[in-house]
This record gives sequence, C-alpha cells and structure tokens, in this order.
Amino acid sequence: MQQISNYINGQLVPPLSGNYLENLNPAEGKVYSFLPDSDERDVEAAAVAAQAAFLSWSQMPLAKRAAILLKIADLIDRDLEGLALAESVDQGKPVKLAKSVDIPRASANMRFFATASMHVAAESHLMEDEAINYTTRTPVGVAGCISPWNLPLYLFTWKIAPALASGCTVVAKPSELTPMTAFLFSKLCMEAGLPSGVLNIVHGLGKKVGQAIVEHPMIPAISFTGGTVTGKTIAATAAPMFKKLSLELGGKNPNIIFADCDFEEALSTSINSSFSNQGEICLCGSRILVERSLYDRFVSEFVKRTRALAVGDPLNEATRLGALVSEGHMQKVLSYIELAKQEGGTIACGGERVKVDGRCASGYFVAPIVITALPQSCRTNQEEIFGPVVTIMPFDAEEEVIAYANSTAYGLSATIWTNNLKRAHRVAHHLKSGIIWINCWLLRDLRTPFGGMKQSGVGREGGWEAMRFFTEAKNVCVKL
Ligand code: TXE
Repeated sequence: MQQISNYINGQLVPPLSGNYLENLNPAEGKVYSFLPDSDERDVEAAAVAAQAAFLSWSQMPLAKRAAILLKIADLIDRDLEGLALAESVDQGKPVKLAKSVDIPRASANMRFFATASMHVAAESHLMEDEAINYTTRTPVGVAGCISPWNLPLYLFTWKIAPALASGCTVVAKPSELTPMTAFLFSKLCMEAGLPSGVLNIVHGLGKKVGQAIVEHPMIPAISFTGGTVTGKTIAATAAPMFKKLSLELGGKNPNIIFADCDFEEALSTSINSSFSNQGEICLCGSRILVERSLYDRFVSEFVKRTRALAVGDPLNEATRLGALVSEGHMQKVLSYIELAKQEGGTIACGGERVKVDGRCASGYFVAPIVITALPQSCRTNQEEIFGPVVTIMPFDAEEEVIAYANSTAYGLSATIWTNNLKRAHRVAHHLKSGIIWINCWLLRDLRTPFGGMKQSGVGREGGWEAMRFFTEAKNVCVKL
C-alpha cells in the first residue's frame, strides 16, 4: 500500500518517528494507504527549511515567483483526473464533484493569487505641504497553514496560494483524514521547480503536528480552517505569542425563501446548498426558512427531490451523495438525528444508513435527511452538524425570519430567495453573516473577502484580504 511522505526542504521524506497512520477510503471503510505520524521534530525541520528559504523567495522578482505558481496551476489542470480521483477516494465525495469543483478551484486559487501578487497597490497620504506618508507591505515570514478534510486540495491551496504569492514561505498541514491530494500536490511543486523550503508539508495528527506548528516560535502567522472547538484551542496558543491569526470556522447557515421567489431555481439550488459534498461544506444552508404561504408546497417538492438523490459509490458518475468522511463523523451525524427526534422533530425523509452493494458494502453512507416541526432554539437548529441534514421551518414576517437567521452563535453565510429587490437588500443588510448570496449559492469571486462573523471565525481570507493577512504594513512619514 502507498506510503505518503512529508515534503520538507524540497524532498519527500519519511517522518522522523518512522511511524505511520492508517488512511481510510470512507466509501469502502478500509485502509488504502498510510500517512506519516509526524511530530514536533518534523515541524522543526520544516520551520528551519522555510526560514532558510524565506530571504530568497521573498526577494525573488514578482513575475518569476508568479510564473512558478502559474506552472503549478497548469500541472493541477494537467493532472485533474488523477487529483479528482484521489480527492474522491480520500474524502468520499462524488468524483464528479471533485472534477467540477475541488480541483478546478484549487487551480484557480493558484492562478488568481499568482497574478494578484503582481498588481498589489501601495498607499500614500499627503499632509498638505508638510509631509508625505507612504505605506509598504512586506511578507510576515514563515506562514503556518492548517486545513480541513471537507474540500482537501481546494482549501489547502486557498491558504498556500496567497501565502506564497505574498512572498511568505510555508509550513502546511492537511487534515489527517484526507492527506492524499496534498501529497500529490507536493510532487507537482517539485516538478514546477518550486525552490526547496518554500513550501513544506508535514502530515499527521492535529494535536501533535498542528499544535507544534501553532506554537513554533519561527512561525508568526497561522491560517486555520476547521472546527470552532479547534479554533478556540489554536487561538489560546497563538494569542499569547502575538501571532497573526486567521480562523475560518463552522457555520449554521440560514437559507431564507420568500413566497415571491423563482420557485424552481430556489428549489433546485436549495437541494445543492443542502446536500452537496454530503452537506460537508461550511457554506451549506442547513436551516431552510420558508415563508408560510409557500411552506407546504416547498416541503413537499423538496422532500420528493431529496428522496430521488442517488446515494452510493462516489466513483459512479450518477452519484449525488457519496460517503461521509469517517465512521466517527457518520456517528456524529446519526446522533443528531436521534437528538432531533428527542427535540420533537419530524423526520420527513432520510436519516438511515444506506447499504451500498459491491466494493462499498462497508462504506459510511447516510440517506439525506429533512427534519420539520422543530423550534428555532433547539440544539438541532443551533449546532453545526456538517452532514446531509437540513431543517425546514415556516416564517410569517421579515423581522421574524431575520431574528431566526441571526439566532445562532455562528455568522458565516446566508442565502436569500426573493424577486423583491428592496427586500433582498434590506434583509441582507440586517443579517449577521460574512457572506450573503441573493438568488444564488456558492458563486465565488476570489477578489471578495471570505469569512464569518461571531463564532464562524476571525479575520477574512480571499482576495486582497488574504494578501494583507500574509503581509505586515509599515507607514513612513517624510517631512517635506
Ligand atoms: O476539524 P478539526 P474536524 C467543522 C465541522 C466538523 C468539525 C470538526 O463541524 O464536524 O469542524 O471537524 C487540525 N492544533 N468543520 O475534526 O479538528 C486537524 O488535524 C492545530 C468546518 O475535521 O478542526 C485538521 O488538519 N491543528 C470546517 C484541521 O485542524 C489542529 C471544515 C481541522 O481539524 C488541532 C472542517 C490543534 N489542536 C470541519 N486539532 C469549515 N469551516 O470548513 C486539529 N487540528
């Protein structure tokens, strides 16, 4: 079976411990490869390599640095099929989704930030005839990038691309649940001629390797995407060390549907925003709020289409929902279905384990779940489940639905369906979410800031915000 290596100082190397962890294929429930069980010694080697490479990388002419990152994007495009297969096998998602979203967006991340780095404007401020101020931005140094398992290569490059494009060098850790595409990516970096030490990838457990990155004194900036609980742990470690911190955490996103919406578009997109990637996307709309006059019709149609979704072998092009990422995560999702019943919910469809024939007989498959008749304040409606689970509730007034939408500890994204322009902008104005879509979902312009409010995160990624995160500003004031 394949043994994944760390990528440190331009080389593919084994963990210094010599130990490996099992990497499962969640669609089969079986081990299919091994990843390094690295520890703080591997992180130390990576940080030293990144520090040694920083001066030359940060001083490399922008066009040359960008050319290397664009070459990596080209290689991702070239290997799209193989990377998509690896992403699907590692995470359980339909290979069709990996081909159409994960891998193309990983390439787009590299391409966008490579070119953005050549067009960053600086600022100056004139104080009449007395003085002139100019502001420069320089890379912070070695950036620590820690990414989750739900969109493995997509979110891995979402951090690495702006960090490298800003002139930082990187020590990165992908999730131990989905290490494969990061390993394949490291080989593409070598092929593209990325200089040794510029990017270092250390595989292993969060509490060991992730924690070692967060607390390493040579790494002044940490960019993290993952659970809110882990985000709190990271913040507690990084804050006393005065590190720059970007935390992209969980969400419990409202999907607000007014009666005057384009019904077919709202319905079909809501199926996607509810169940894409088995609901394992932080931007999924897991709380559907429907204006009462449309409620019965919407629920009836939505349940019918949910029941029709093909759950099965992720390598089958017809599959819409693949396997949940691990047995532990599947049990977490199933436990919330039991909770919903205890809280008085009605399971309109789904919630049972799905037995798939053939090679996937032992995989982690759950039928997509629609729950109604729950109060807004119950745990099922307040806590992030991160699976193919949505609740649907009616509302009567605009003020009521805004209060519902804003009633959780999260504030990541929200979706609004209405053809009343004024109402769309008015509701968007009052929602406490960092990302809002009106009559669409997951439409992304990489120039825009990305991130959540409240417990959905700290800071913003995406576009110039990401470039700023990995640099620090200096203002010089010159007397005329
Ligand atoms: O994330 P973790 P998990 C949510 C979702 C999910 C929950 C937990 O609700 O059920 O988070 O998922 C590394 N120091 N999201 O357990 O633990 C870990 O190795 C440093 C939403 O997968 O947060 C992995 O690389 N690093 C999210 C990464 O953190 C640590 C996407 C994420 O793992 C660490 C994923 C530590 N102490 C889950 N502990 C989103 N917003 O998209 C773990 N890690």
